[in-house]
Amino acid sequence: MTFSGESATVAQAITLRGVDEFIDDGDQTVPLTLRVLADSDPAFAALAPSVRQVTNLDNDTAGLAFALTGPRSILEGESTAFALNLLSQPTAPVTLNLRAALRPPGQPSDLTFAVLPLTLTIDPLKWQTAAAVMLNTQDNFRINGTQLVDVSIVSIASTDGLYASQTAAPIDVEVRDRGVLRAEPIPLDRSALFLFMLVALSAAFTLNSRRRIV
Ligand SMILES: [Ca+2]
Ligand SMILES: [Ca+2]
Repeated sequence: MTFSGESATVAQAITLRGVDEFIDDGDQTVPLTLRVLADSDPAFAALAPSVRQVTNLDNDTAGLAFALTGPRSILEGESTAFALNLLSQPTAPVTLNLRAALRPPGQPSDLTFAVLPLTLTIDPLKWQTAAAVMLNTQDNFRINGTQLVDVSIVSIASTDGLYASQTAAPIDVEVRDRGVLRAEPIPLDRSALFLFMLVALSAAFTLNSRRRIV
């Protein structure tokens, strides 16, 4: 900026704008230095540089969001879904290991299930894309009552220390028993029902007619 002539004593505004990035990097101190150029009026060029400190406040907080996006209660043989999100941009890839565990008193033979994927890695450049996780179960054709399966993040690896130390609460899913024998409803549309009634009525009429003849 230049000060000259009669307007030299009029204040000029300087604006410092913070850039919104997404890394949890804490508040930053920004020194702003004002120095008079050497080829200016010697009386001003001799002035010492003027420094002001500005604090750039961080609005990012590292964290994990692990939540159900499917039903919390499913039947044996059904699946449910979860979404995993990072709350800020990591400075390095974040690798998470997942596990699904049957809650006691359930026994391993009570339910067959699997969490997919068991390991997922989030790229720093794709941190805003939610990672999908599935819990798949299988019918064991046994009567075993309702089971609870806890899906959890068991470990996190990253050179980004803020993410390597993250945790998330396990999510429990209720898996209802199908039992041994299942009565599957037979779909019967209206036209089939009408035809069935017609045949039944016809048979009854024929039987009645024969009785009269006899
Ligand atoms: Ca930041
Ligand atoms: Ca069962």
